[in-house]
Amino acid sequence: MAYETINVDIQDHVCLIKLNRPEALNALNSVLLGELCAALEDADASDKVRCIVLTGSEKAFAAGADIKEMADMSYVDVFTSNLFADTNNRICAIRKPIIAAVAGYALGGGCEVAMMCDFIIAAETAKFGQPEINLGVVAGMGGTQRLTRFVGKSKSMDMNLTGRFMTAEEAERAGLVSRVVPAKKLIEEAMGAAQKIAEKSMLTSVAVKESVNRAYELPLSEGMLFERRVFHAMFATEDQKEGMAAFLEKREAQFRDK
Ligand code: CO8
Repeated sequence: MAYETINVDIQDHVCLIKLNRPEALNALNSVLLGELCAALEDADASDKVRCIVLTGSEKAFAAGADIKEMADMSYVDVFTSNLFADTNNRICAIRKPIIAAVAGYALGGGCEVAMMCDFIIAAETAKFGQPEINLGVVAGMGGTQRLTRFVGKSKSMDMNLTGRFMTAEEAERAGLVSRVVPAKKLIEEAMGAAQKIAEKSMLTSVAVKESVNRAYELPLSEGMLFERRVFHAMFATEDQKEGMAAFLEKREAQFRDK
C-alpha cells in the first residue's frame, strides 16, 4: 500500500517503518498517525512479518504532535474527537514486538510513540524530551505516565516541568532506552535485534510481550500469577518441545509457531 508520510519495507520477516515528513521533522499530524497505525496493523496481520522496527530520520524520530494542526483547536474539538486516544489504543493493541530506532529529536508525542514501542534503541544523537510545557499544555499520550514509570518521579518531573531534553546517554542510564549505538549503525543494530526476535517462536514473543506489559498494569502477586500461567501454557506448544529438545541435542531450534 502507498503511503504519503511513511515508508514501509519488509525484509527477512522484519517490517521497517520509517516516518517521512522531513519538512516538519516528522511532526505527527493526523495523516501520519493514521498511516502509522494502518501500517502497524497490516504488519501485525501479515504472515511475512515477525517483528517491526519503527524509525525516523537522522535529524528526528519525531518532533512531537503537529503544532500547526493543533494550535487553533478548542477544548470541545479535542474533547469530542478524544484527540490521540485512538492512536494510543491502536499502537498498544499491536501484538508483535516493535523496536523504536531513535536518532535525533524524539520530543513530545515523538517520545511518547517511542515509549509505546516495546524497547528503544537510540543513536548517540538521540534527544528525548517532553517540552509541551513550553506550549502551555501537558503531555497527552504518556509523557507524564509512561515516562514516570521508565525513569522515576524526579527525572520525569524535571523533564516535564523544565521541558529540557535528555541525551541518549542519560536516557540509557535512566532506563528509557535499552542500548545506545553509533548513529551510522542505528538501523543495522535495530534490524539485527529484530532479526534475532524474528527467529524465535512467535507464540513465545507474543507471550513475552503480554507478560512484560502486565508488569505495568498489575500488582506483583497478580503479575507473577499471570507469568506463571503463561509459562505453564507454553507447555501445550510444539515450540516448547522443539526448543528444549534442540538444547538437549545441541542444535539450533526450528520453531514453527505451533
Ligand atoms: N509541529 C509542527 N511543525 C514542527 C514541529 C512540530 N512539533 N517541530 C518542528 N516543526 C517544523 C518547524 O515548524 C519547521 O518548519 P518551517 O521550516 O516550515 O518553519 C521545521 O519543522 C524545522 O524545525 P525548526 O526550524 O524549528 O528546526 P530546529 O532544528 O531549529 O529545531 C526543534 C528543532 C528543537 C525540534 C524545534 O523544531 C522544536 O522545538 N519543535 C517543537 C518540539 C515540541 O514542542 N514538541 C511537542 C509538540 S506537542 C506534543 O507533542 C503533544 C503530544 C500529545 C500527544 C501526541 C500523540 C502523537
